Amino acid sequence: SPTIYRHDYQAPAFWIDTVDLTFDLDPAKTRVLNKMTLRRNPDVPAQPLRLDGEELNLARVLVNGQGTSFKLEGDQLVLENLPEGADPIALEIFTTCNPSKNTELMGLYTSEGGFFTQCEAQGFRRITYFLDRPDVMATYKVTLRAEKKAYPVLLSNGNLLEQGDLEDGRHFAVWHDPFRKPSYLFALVAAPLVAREQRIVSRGGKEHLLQVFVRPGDLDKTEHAMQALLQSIAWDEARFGLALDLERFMIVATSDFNAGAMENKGLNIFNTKYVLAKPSTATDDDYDGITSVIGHEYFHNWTGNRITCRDWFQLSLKEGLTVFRDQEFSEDLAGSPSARAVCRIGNVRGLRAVQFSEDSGPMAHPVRPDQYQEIANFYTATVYEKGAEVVRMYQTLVGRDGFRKGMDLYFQRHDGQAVTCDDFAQAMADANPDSALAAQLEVFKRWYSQAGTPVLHASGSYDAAAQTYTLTLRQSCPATPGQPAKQPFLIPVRMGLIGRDGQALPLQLQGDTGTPLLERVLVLHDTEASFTFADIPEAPVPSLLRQFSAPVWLELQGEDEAAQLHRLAHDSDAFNRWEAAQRLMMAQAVSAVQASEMPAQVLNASTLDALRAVLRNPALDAAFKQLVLTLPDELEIAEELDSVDPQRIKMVSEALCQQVAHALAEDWLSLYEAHENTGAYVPEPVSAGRRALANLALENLCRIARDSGDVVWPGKAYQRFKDASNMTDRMGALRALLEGQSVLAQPALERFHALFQDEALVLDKWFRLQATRNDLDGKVLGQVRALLQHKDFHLSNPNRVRSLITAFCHANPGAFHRADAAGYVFWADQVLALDGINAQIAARLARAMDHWKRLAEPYRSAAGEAIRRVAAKPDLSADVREVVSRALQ
Ligand code: HT7
Ligand code: ZN
Repeated sequence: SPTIYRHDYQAPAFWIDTVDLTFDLDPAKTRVLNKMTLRRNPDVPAQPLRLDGEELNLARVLVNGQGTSFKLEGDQLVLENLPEGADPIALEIFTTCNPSKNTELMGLYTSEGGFFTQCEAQGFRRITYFLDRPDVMATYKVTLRAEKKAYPVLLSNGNLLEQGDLEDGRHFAVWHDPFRKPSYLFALVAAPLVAREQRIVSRGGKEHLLQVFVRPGDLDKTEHAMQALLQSIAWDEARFGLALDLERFMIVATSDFNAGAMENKGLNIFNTKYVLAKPSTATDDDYDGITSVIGHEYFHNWTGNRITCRDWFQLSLKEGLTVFRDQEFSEDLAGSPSARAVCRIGNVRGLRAVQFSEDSGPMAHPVRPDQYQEIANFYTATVYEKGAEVVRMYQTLVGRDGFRKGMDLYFQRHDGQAVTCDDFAQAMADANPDSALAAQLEVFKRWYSQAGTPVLHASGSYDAAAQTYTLTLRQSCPATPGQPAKQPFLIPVRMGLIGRDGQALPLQLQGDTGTPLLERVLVLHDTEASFTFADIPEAPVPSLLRQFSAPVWLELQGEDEAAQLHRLAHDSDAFNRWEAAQRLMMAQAVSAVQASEMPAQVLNASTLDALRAVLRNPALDAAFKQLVLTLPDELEIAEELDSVDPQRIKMVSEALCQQVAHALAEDWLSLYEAHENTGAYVPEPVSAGRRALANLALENLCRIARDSGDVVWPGKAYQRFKDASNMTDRMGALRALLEGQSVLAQPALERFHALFQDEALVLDKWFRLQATRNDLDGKVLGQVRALLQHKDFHLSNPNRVRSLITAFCHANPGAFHRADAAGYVFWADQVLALDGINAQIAARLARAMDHWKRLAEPYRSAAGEAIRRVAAKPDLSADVREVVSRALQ
């Protein structure tokens, strides 16, 4: 399929002002009458109207009420003879489509006896012919007609104008959305649902109705979602002065959904995973996920819907900004500095695991990509998570108040428009004219145009005679596809210096007369710069990139282990304390992988002592301890290596886990005893941290039992699994049994299935646990294959596919990368099978092979063969073709 280039952007030849849609909903043949008013764009030379359409049956086209000539060219409907001049044109198009056959889940589709839509990015063209691009914004009126008994709830965007009964057991509803919007924000739902409702009065005195629609049996799992929505509304008003602009805000949950959720104006559609929760079915992570996704979609109402993207290359304008906003929301809710740091560490771990890895592979692209074949492939960690880091850097550079000023100016200038990342950058700079951002805006904007993760090389030198410390920062960035050489980035480096006694040293840059600070932000905007600090009485330990102030790899040149240990013990920045532990462990894990012979122990005694000290430190929270003791995993270790032998990494990772389990045995025991009783379940950070630490301790105790033949701890874990009053504890105990390779693991899995066979989201967990279990005996692939035949597995349900197949291929490297190539054969078979059902889900799975060229033999040759087999399928979707052809380049 053709490549689309950012530089080819042209304004549309026509504007669409109003859209009046009438749907006669029927699963096999839905009829859609689309009446639009259009006008020519006077800024663009006269040309035919080309409307996008896909999988539609066209029945009739009328222009100003008269029949007209038209052509179908590929997927486009072309009208060459529209009236000249500036007058509005009435265009009427009548089509039909088949929602029940729509397994791609884009456009209008059926799921569990209801109709749902997904239009971003290009799903609206599967509903009717349209200028399906985000810069064409119209107001919509929508009439829905459907059988009343089967589809009692009829919803679309905006306000309900009218509803009533029709003949033959059908009924109707008419909705009107007063806000102009692009087609990707259109939505409809017709389904047998019930709603949790809440009426609120906003600060301005306006009344709003909030509704969360779910299947009747799920109403008892909607309390947390409603709470999260209320918190989101309050937060956006308080932090950014942004109020809910709709009379009605609806959330609808569906179990067949390609992504997490969708911000359709006033009618958000969600994957059930991000709505439904009760203590017996959802873990702490699930509760947190719901809070952040509800926040994310709600925040889109301003950053995405009120101000949208001019074209899809600007996707990060709304996604990066909205991820940043949802991260800030979660941090503000978490409250204490320590709980905030735990949030930040979680986000950075995710960024490094997925985005840094993307940046070093064949799909690397800038935050604002320059080209794509299939836009759905660019809903990536780079656009979302790296985009959020770019927005965070604005805030780091101009401060929280300056950021708020920038946001205010952005809304003042662009409310109601479709704009670009440049417009956002300009608003931030103009609102903060004296900042480093404004001074170096063009350099800063390279974060949007250059792919790849920069490396920040830092070295320090202490001059005892002059009592100065000079920090030299230098940057480089590896080549990425299509970008062999990079220009310097603007890198804000939040930093401090730690004295020998562990205290922060006052920072006075030479020549600077201001009051010394204990922490400051240095700005590197050239390839290299040095910063000299005066009045430094002793050689300090630098603490750089605090709070992870820029999305870069940090290399601390010439730094010894003692400095890392010093930071781990004393850094006032919790992020960098955690980071110090990770670096210590990672360096030793990498040495063990690279050693000619596998060392008896992976970690040295001083590292173990430092980890023990963290566990025993009464001043640290349980959640932080759990994060520090979460060891680098196989994927993280692989990311550090040029040549990857997955089985060797698996061996080292296993040895590392066993060593930490045994070396800290006493601590695991006392921690488990101190934290096992987590009391009545409340989804909040302090007790969640206690549950996480108890689960980690139990897992380690079961690992120890595995080597010693002890049956007591597996027995206790089984008991805890059986008696657990919440899903976090139950899953923790089950995972401990699996990690401990206990004979009780299988009966526990069976019991789990029996208990939760009617809970789809819990069954997803059941599949995922088995797909990602530690593969000590090489049996996991066989079990995954067997699970494909399980009565509860369906290839057409994205959540199930992600839980079993995608989880296995992406998140269980030790089981997937087999010397006999069976993992790769499985991958190719599944990508090909899924490609005919749901190309977006297939393409995501296809990306499990992104890093095949870094694999050692025999993995590399076998992986290449599997990729070529997929690429050879002649009618492969554009989605999968783009992924595999980039991998093979
Ligand atoms: N803006 C939404 C993106 C989305 C999506 C993209 C492609 C295919 C299906 C999709 N469902 C939702 C989600 C968000 O970022 O909020
Ligand atoms: Zn989003």
